[in-house]
Order: sequence, then C-alpha cells, then structure tokens
Amino acid sequence: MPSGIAITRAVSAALGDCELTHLERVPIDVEVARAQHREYEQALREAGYAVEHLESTNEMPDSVFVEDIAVVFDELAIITRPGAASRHIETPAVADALMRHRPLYVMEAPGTADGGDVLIAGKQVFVGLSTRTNDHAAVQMAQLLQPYGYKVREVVVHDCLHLKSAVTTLSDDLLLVNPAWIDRRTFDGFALVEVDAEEPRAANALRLDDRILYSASFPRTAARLERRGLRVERVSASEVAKAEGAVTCCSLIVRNL
Ligand code: CIR
Repeated sequence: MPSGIAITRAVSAALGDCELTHLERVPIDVEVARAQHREYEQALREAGYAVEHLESTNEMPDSVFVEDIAVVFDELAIITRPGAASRHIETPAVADALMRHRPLYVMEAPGTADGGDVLIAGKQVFVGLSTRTNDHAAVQMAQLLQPYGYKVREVVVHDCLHLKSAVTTLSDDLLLVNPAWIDRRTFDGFALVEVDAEEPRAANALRLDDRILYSASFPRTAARLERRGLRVERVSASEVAKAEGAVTCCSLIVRNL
C-alpha cells in the first residue's frame, strides 16, 4: 500500500529560459537535469509514493517546479495563481491531475501565490509574502482553510525567492531554517535546526513519512540533520538549483488518507 501519490512534471527543454529572481543566469544542462529528476522520482518511489509524471512543453520553462502550482492538504487542494505570468500556462494539467485526489479550489485574482511560499506544519499554515505571493492570496487561503481548523499566518519573505527557500518542515514541530533569511521568532514554539552558515541555500528539505529527501549539495547541514536522528536521503539537485529550485519544488505530495 503506497503512502500516497507524488505528482511530478517533466523538465522542459526550455529550462534554461526559466524565471530567475536572485540568481545570475548560468548554463543549465537539460540532460543532466533530466537524469537528476529521474533520480528524484526514484527516491520518491523508494519512500513509498506512486509517481504521477506530467508532461511538459517548450512553452513552460519552469514546469518541473510543480510545487508552485498547488497547495495540497488532507482535506482539499488549492490551485494557485502563480506570481510569474509565464507560469499560468502550467495550471490546467496540474488541476486535472489533482482533481482525482482532492476537492479542488482555484485561487482568484487579484490573489497571486506560488506553492513554494506556503509552509504547512500540522494545522499551522505560514504564507510567505514575497515577489510572487500577495496578501489577497493569503486572505483567500485563510478563508478556505478556516473551516478545517487551519490557522494561517503571514510572514514577510526577503532576500530569497520563496518562504520555503528559508524554512521547511522536518516534522510537525521541527523546522529547518536559514536565520539570515527569516526571523526565527516567527516560529516560536517550534524546535529549529539551523543550516550551516556556509550553506545558505540548504533550508529546503522534502519531508516524507520516515525520511527527508535532501540535496547532496549540502553535506554540512545534512550531517546536522542526521545528528538530530533524521534519515536523510540525498539526491543530486545541482541543475534545478541553477534555476532557483530545490527539492520541495519538484513534487506535490498527496498523502493517502
Ligand atoms: C521560478 O522562478 O519560478 C523558478 N525558476 C523556480 C521556482 C522554484 N520553486 C520553488 O522553490 N517552489
């Protein structure tokens, strides 16, 4: 019995034309990116998830970052209005895939949000206000989620693309943070693991049931996670990192209920 479904999306041949906000454009090897993506999908399968792989086209350079197109809860899923206009084309196929697993809500204008700005820790939901995600979106999410007992809090994001560039959940009460990019006091009541100061991009970890999927580029922080007793599965993610992506961005995790 699988733990759930992981929705992924192919690496577009146009990945090199991706959106970039805080990084300089450098060449991306699409074939290496595709090989790394296969490795990532295999790691998801080994963690007990059935992978549903969506196709891509040349018109959607950022399609592999499927996390931004939806936010999945046990009770429902929300299709976002991505903050970059170039990414609106990505939403229909993701909505089609998700509607088979969850009741679906669609974010409305003027709300804009990327899933990378939504951090879920138990019944607490932190929405990062960033260049992609606005207050209208946060208010819509709060209204939608309130009947299910979720509490939505807004957090200002600075110096990085998404909230989940700066903080991700390791368990319902343990977070991985880069304190240079996010105010630790926002997460009062949570235990925190800080990234190694030499690995500022290391705060993005994908929490699965019994393990953490994590980029092999951050060995110092990985060692910290292991010292906390976490099982860390390393995957190569160097090419998506050049496109300002990381491990959470490349899947939508739909847990079995
Ligand atoms: C973008 O700027 O939209 C993509 N190049 C990177 C998106 C990464 N997504 C994520 O962190 N959730």
